[in-house]
Amino acid sequence: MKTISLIGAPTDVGASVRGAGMGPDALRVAGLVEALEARSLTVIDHGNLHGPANPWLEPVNGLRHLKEAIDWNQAVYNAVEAALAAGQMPMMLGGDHCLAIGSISAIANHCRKVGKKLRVLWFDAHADSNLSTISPTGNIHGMPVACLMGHGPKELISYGAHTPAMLPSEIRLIGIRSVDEGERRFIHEMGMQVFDMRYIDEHGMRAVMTSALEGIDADTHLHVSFDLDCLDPAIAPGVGTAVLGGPTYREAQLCMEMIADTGMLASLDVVELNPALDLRNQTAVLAVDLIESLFGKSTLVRLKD
Ligand code: B3U
Ligand code: MN
Ligand code: MN
Repeated sequence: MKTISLIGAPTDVGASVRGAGMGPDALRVAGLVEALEARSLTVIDHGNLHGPANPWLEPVNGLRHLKEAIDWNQAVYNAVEAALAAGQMPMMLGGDHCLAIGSISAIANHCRKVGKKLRVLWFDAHADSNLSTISPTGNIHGMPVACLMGHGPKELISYGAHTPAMLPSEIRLIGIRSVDEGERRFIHEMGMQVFDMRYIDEHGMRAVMTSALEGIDADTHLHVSFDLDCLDPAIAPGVGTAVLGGPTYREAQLCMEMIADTGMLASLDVVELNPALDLRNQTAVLAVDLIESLFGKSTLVRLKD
């Protein structure tokens, strides 16, 4: 039986829209723990990590709140590393998406140590592949993919024993529809596999997920980094940087169910929930609903083929 280690990281230092710091508690209020327990999972809720307050300053050298982002990511790194060392499944509740730097650095480090292959599914409206030199905002939540690939400030790219933490071949970006020009170039230079919305429209979510999950086997650590702004804002309005034209409820459910079917999910980030912009906590409730599917809840009547 899996034991899930819930790690709240209540900060919005990586964003310029305030409110994501309230995400972990909104997910708890939406019944996350109870929903996981109803799936026969054991949950240890470690509560919320502590870190520096958001100083709410302009970017310096193309980076907003670098020092604060470093400290928060170190706290996340330590907590995720501890969960993995205890044989638990870390579930990091953001907070903004810059926190995936610490979370995935710990996971990648663990994979290198135990000799597992790593596959990261990055669900997002954005490519999160900015560098300080090309970012239009200086917001670090727009940079975690680049940082994990070794492109970023020294302190943000060297949490674990290995830099870069992750190789381009280990990640799949899904649901992307907002990409800055510099990011586009970076993605091509790195050779990352991106299933953008145009691709999803043309090929369908089933084919996308079949490709994204290809090659996963018993030696794979499957990590999902779920930026809730991936979802269409019609169903998920409670995010800081909503972009029209995301996956529908059914498409999102299919993603979760196909991941669950692999039986290989080993860690999860749930990020960018912004309760200040939500309507009656509906985005948090939706996130919990999708997480239930990720852990095997199914509406299937027919037997699986
Ligand atoms: N690409 C833009 C916008 C953005 C990225 N991630 C979020 N927004 N959430 C940037 O600021 O880097
Ligand atoms: Mn993101
Ligand atoms: Mn995003």
